[in-house]
Amino acid sequence: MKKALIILVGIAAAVAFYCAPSAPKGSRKGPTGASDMAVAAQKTYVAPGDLDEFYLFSSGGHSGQIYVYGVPSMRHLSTIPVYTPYPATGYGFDDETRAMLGGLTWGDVHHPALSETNGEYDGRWLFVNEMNGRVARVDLKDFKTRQIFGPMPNISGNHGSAFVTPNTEYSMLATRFSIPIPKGKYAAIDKYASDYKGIIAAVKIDPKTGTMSQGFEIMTPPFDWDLGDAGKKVSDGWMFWTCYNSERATGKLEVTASQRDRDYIAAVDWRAAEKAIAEGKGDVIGGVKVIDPKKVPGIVYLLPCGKSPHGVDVSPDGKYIVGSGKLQGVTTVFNFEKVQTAIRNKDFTGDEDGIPVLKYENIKDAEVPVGLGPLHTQFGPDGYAYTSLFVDSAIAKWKLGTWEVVDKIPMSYSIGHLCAAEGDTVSPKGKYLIGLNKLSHGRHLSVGPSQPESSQLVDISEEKMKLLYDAFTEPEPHNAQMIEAKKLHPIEVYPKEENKNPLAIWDVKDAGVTRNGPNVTVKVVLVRSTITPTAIEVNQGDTVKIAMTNIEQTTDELHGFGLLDYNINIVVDPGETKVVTFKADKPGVFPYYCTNFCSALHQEMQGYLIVKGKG
Ligand code: RUQ
Ligand code: CUA
Repeated sequence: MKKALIILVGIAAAVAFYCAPSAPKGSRKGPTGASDMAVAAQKTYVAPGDLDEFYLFSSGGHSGQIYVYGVPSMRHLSTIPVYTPYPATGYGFDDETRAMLGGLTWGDVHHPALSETNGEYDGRWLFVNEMNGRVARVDLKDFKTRQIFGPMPNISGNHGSAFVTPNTEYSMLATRFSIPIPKGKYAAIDKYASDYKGIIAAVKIDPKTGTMSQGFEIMTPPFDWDLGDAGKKVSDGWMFWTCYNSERATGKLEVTASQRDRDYIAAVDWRAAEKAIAEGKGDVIGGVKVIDPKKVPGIVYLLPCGKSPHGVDVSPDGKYIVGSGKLQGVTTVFNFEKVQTAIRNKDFTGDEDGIPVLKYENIKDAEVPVGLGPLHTQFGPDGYAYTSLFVDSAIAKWKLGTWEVVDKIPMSYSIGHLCAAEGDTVSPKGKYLIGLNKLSHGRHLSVGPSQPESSQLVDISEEKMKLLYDAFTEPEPHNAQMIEAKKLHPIEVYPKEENKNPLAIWDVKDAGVTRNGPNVTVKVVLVRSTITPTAIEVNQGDTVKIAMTNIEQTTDELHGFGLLDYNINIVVDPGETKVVTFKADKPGVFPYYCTNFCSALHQEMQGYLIVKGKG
């Protein structure tokens, strides 16, 4: 089997070399030698019927979704709709998911965050932020979005999110855009430096259910908060965020917000903040308790960092905080212990609206010459760190402690985030690293001006990094999280006995229409290969509530309910009940049918909604 594969790849490589100069459309040209290609092919080849080793949850950017891939095959396995209706799964069409979307039909998803226990991914939930100030929770038991929390008050541009703390106590947020708070308040733009505020916020997570609720907020100067990471182990209890525009400038930020040599990383003692709130020290602004660091000292400190930093990442042991200016050639490693000592000794150089500023020289351990444009850092199991370099379009591998850069690999092209297997936890798994690149030009069959982006799989199991595979992803894989597949145990049917929907029915003889004035309730059974009832008659102007139960208890037996002309498209998983309510405002006869090919007689699974006109 493997031998056959090697020969095949060998032939392909030989053919590819032969036609390399002109590389006509549809031909394959290997960028590396034939043997490298064979190794790479073997390492990423998941034979038919075999399973991948890791799940990758990749941000779908402003598509509002999460894409699920298998690693190392990089096969796209599924799409989890979060902030955007998704007809393929009926998301956003039934009453429950439509209400969850809250009238917004998009969200700009940036940072998926897997839930953690003791700093390790526990496989329970996936949290993900979006720019309108919301955080969503996906339950990994069924890969479904179960809650969208927010918009949080006072938050404008929730970019620095949805990072979780090591025991998933909180999902953390920070605002990219400062505004006068509470929302709705007026202040002229020339009052930006004094009257606009940044916010750092914590969304509380119920440890049993994952349910999110309002936590607390901290008011900050009008910096633009960017990325964050929670402290772990020795730094557990702290949260770190980068900011740009510490100049508090407006206008053309590319110029006005690049005046100072340094911006900041905020170090937030979130347990101290939690305590202060419990002691009643917050002011209620916009309906949430907000701490003003001027009035409540000892919670936030500022670490000076290279100009306009982007990512900030904490090492697996929690000792080091890595961050850098995004136009620099080095990344700075701050030492958490030194930060604590400086705080104890009040070794401050000044303050920003009451927030003490520490001395750069006294808290840093090293400036690692990684290369140009360092953005994000991930970690391996062996003390290695991997930093993405946007300007160099490469990944640098370096060693914690010796600060030595040991390897570099080019990325095609312009890498943003990168994701190593469990690479931001207390125990990274190594093996694979994925570069989430912003551009892909020319590395795939052309699909017109709207180009996909590229996610490149890199082997990090050996001293030298090796490129294994190019996968193409829809915009925009800002960040991703990779978890061992064995940690997830998704269900494949909803057990009948756990279905608590009051409108659920399990027998076709219970199906039918009940009327209460102009309100009509229809209980529907979906099972191979009939939608019961096969005809539903209502009057024009009725409010119709259709509750559909898929009574199957077999894996993969989904049924759909597509109602023509009424923009209704429901998909019901085995054992699930979905409800849709609408006004029957159009008279006439409207077919409905099962949208998921479910059996040899799937095509027969259809019926009619008959809306009797008023006239
Ligand atoms: S960002 S390319 Cu939205 Cu996380 Cu760094
Ligand atoms: Cu049910 Cu097709």
